[in-house]
Order: sequence, then structure tokens, then C-alpha cells
Amino acid sequence: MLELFEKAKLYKNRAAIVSDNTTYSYDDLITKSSVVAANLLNNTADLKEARIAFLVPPSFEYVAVQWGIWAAGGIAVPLCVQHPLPSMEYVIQDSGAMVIIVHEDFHELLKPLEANSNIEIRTLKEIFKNHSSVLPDLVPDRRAMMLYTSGTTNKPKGVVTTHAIIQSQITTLVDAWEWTKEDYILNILPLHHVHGIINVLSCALWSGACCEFHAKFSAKEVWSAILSGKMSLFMAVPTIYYKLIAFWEGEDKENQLQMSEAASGLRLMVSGSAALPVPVLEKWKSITGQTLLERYGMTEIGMGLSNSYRGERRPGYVGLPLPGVEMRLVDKDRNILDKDMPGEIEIKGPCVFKEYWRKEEATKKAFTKDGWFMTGDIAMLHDGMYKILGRDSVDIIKSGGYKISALEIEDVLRGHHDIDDCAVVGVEDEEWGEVVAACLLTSNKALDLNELSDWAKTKLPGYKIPRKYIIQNKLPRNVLGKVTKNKLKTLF
Ligand code: MCA
Ligand code: AMP
Repeated sequence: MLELFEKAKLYKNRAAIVSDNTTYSYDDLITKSSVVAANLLNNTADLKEARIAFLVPPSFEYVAVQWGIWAAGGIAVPLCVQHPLPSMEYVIQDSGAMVIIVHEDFHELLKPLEANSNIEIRTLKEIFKNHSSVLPDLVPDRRAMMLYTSGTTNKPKGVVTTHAIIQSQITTLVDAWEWTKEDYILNILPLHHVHGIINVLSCALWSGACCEFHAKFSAKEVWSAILSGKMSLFMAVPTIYYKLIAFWEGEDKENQLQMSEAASGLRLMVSGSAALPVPVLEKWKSITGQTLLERYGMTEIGMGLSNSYRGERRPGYVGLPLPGVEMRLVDKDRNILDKDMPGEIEIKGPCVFKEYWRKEEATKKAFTKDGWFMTGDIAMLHDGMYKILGRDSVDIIKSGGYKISALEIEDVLRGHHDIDDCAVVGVEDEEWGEVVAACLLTSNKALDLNELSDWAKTKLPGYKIPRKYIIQNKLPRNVLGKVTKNKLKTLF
């Protein structure tokens, strides 16, 4: 049996999950996920890495389904509740999932998929129907999860991890950040990415701790949870800390004092998924006394570098490689660099993903001949610690902690009948890190940009919609005809 499940069995009636104001124990989780597994197996012995997509908001039910898929030998493919149908359809088709488990609230949305294919949609009610079965014996090298991430290709790729990789990603963090079963964490992050799934949810469950879900981020609700005094840990993207600060600033002095006092009692607050601006770190420290621990990670590697839990947390730096993670910086010719020289981060170790799903060429291209994963992130070792300097590609945008491919958005925008051509870039923004900005070529002098955004929302998740537009007669290009995106950025 997987070590995660073995541990959960020992935690018995300890609180595992709080969602919708209900507390669920580890026993509840084992029982419910075994029912899901039995229903998925449907009298067969093993799902044998069948991809099972699931569209369930962050909740106890989400975890029961995820664990149920694992227990039955399947690959869990979480869908995001905020995505429009075409984004989900892409993931379902690309992953080859033939079964989708859906929360009743989203059944209607997915029905068109069922009508046009052999895909079977099963509601939570069906999948939670009492049933039992012998569960397969799983070896850790089995594929377990697939998370879709944007890259330098226009469509997201499925990043495949095995149980062993997931376990390595979890245990590194449990050790480094000293998780215990007494911990209590609030999870307000989306559950189709590593940050919410591994760093928060899975580390908590591995440790016998409790994870409380809020289905959606709200600064007011997070502050209420902090004020409740239950939380010992919190993890979020920089934009969320920015929003929590803004909320605090809007309160009266007395409330501010209480909020600050409550936040100062947590044992650890972590920031990641995007660069934490030093002014945000400093402001958070001044109002809560907490020095945010910044770490660096990627869907393909889990977490790679981290500031220290007990030692120095240096503003603007991401610390040192986590135990078990091998890292080096290289120049464009892949020569290993010395300190104080900017270079690309390459990573090796048991935390690194197995493959891009059914993309052999892309997988091969992502690794050096001797097995180092090339992250595309540029960093420098300075005074004993690493600092992230940026990315090697202008086509990757980070907004609100989400990774976004400029090429994917351009592809969609070009599909609009009024758009002759376009180029998309990320423009620096205090709150979001970057915001998506599009330069459009159009012959329609009366183009309504709000209508264009509304149209794009039917094709792309909200966070990928451009927030800034400019209309030009031509795109800036170099002598080779390539759009000069850095020049384009200056136009915004
Ligand atoms: C939403 N809005 C935006 C953006 N998103 N404006 C500009 N840029 C954006 N990216 C606007 C909406 O249009 C709306 O505006 C208002 O903000 C509220 O929208 P809503 O969707 O409700 O936003 P939110 O819920 O407040 O979302 C902010 C958020 C979210 C909570 C920060 O972006 C989020 O959950 N980010 C986390 C992503 C994450 O977990 N990434 C990890 C992947 P109006 O009010 O005018 O309509 S990275 C990872 O896993 C690696 C391994 C790692 O290192 O961690
Ligand atoms: P994702 O592919 O969504 O997992 O995003 C991973 C990317 O987020 C990395 O390749 C980095 O570019 C960025 N990232 C994550 N953590 C940090 C950080 N602390 N500072 C700067 N960039 C970060």
C-alpha cells in the first residue's frame, strides 16, 4: 500500500479535512476513498493507469476522489472549476481520460462532452454509492497524477508524476519546514497545481495535520481564519499577500491590532509560485512580525529551492536547494557557472517529473543528455544564496502565480474575426506580478475591447484574459521578422 495511505490509517480519527464547516477524520477519508476506488474498479482488479479526470471544488470530496483514483490504480487528472469548457475539453482529450467524475453543480456544463464521445461522466453521488472491493497493490513507480502547465508551446502539457515522485516532493517539504500532526493549514489555492495539491494539502495529510478548505480565495475569509487562532501555517502566492495587506489597511486601528496579533502567532508563512516583491515581504513583516519564507518551485520539479525555516530568510532570494535536490547554473552552451554569474537553473533528483504526457519529443528536449531538467529560469548565486533573475523566454507570463503562455493567448485571439494579427506580453504589475497585455492589429475601427474580452472568456480561463490592449498598424519586428516582445512591452 502507498505510504501516504498507511500513514493515514494510523492517524485514525484525527481531523484531516475541514470543508463546508464539517470536519472529516482520516478514517472518513480512507473509508470514502475506498468507496470511490471500488466504484471506479467496478469489479475489475486495477485501473492500470487509466486517466480519471475530476471536476470537484476544493473540499473533502475532492480529496476522497483523488485518493480513490490512486487507490484504484488510476492517474488523477484534476480539472479546474474556474475553467471554461474548451480548456477542460483540451485536458480531457489530451490526457485520454474516458471517465470524468463531476460535482453535481458542474454536470450540466460537461454534458456536451458526453453527447459527442464515449466519455463516461459520473457524479459524486454515483461515485460515493456504497460499494467495496479488493484494492490493487501499487508500486511507487506507477504514474499517479497529471497536472497541465503552460510552456513555450502554445498548448499546455500534461506533467506526469509517479507516487514515488509525489512522495519525494512531499517528504522534502515536511522535513524542511518541520510539519507535525499538530499543524493546521488553510488551503485557498486552486487544486490543479502543485502549490495547492502538494505543498499544502498533501504535506498536511502526510503529517497527520488538518487542512481546511475555502473553495475560493477571499481576503476577508482568510483574515477570519487567521483570527480564529487555529492556523499554524499558511502558504500563498505573492498576489494573495498583497491582497491581505490591502484588506488589513482598510480596517480600523483596533481590528488591525487584533489581526496583526493573530497573524504573528502562526509558526510559518510561505510565499512562492512567483517572485515575492521585497516591499510586500517588508510590509507583511511590519504588520504581522512574520518574515515570509520564500521558496522556488515548478510543476515539473515540485519545490527546488527554499529559504531556511530556522536560519536566514533573505529578502529577494529563494535560499538554497532543498535536501535531495541537485542543482546547477549553466550558461547558454551548458557550461557550469561559478558564483555571481547569472545562468539557467538545471535540476536533478527524485522530485523531478517523469514525462510530458504523450510528448516524447518535448520530454527529451526538456532534459540535457545527462539527465538534468532545464527549467528556463535564470538565477545567480550571490553571497551564499540563490536569487531568481527572470526567465529565458518572454513568452511565459506569471500572473497571480499562474503560469501563462503568451502563444496560447495569441492563438485564441487570432481566431476572432476582427483580429488580423496580435502579440501578447506580460507587463509588470505591483499586485499581479505581471498582467497579460495584447497588441492587436485590426481593420475594425470600432472594435469593442470589452466584447473581445467577453468572447475570450468563453475560450480561456479568467486569469489568461488580457487586461491591457493596444491597437497598432504593425507589430515591432526584428530583421528576421520575429516580433520584438521586449520592445512591445515598452509600448504598454
Ligand atoms: C483575476 N483578476 C485579474 C487576474 N486574475 N486581473 C489581472 N490579472 C490576473 N491574473 C481580476 C478579475 O478579472 C476580477 O476583476 C478580480 O481580479 C477578481 O477575480 P477572481 O477570479 O475572483 O480573482 P481572485 O480569486 O481574487 O484570484 C486571485 C488569486 C488567484 C487568488 C491570486 O489568481 C490564484 O488563486 N492564484 C494562485 C495560482 C496558483 O496556485 N499558482 C500555482 C501554480 P473584476 O473584479 O474587475 O472583475 S505554480 C506552482 O504550482 C509551482 C509549482 C510553484 O512554484 O508553486
Ligand atoms: P509553474 O509551471 O506554474 O509550476 O510555475 C513555475 C514557475 O514559477 C517557475 O519556473 C518560476 O518561473 C516561477 N516561480 C516559482 N517560484 C518562484 C519564486 N519564488 N520566485 C520567482 N519565480 C518563481
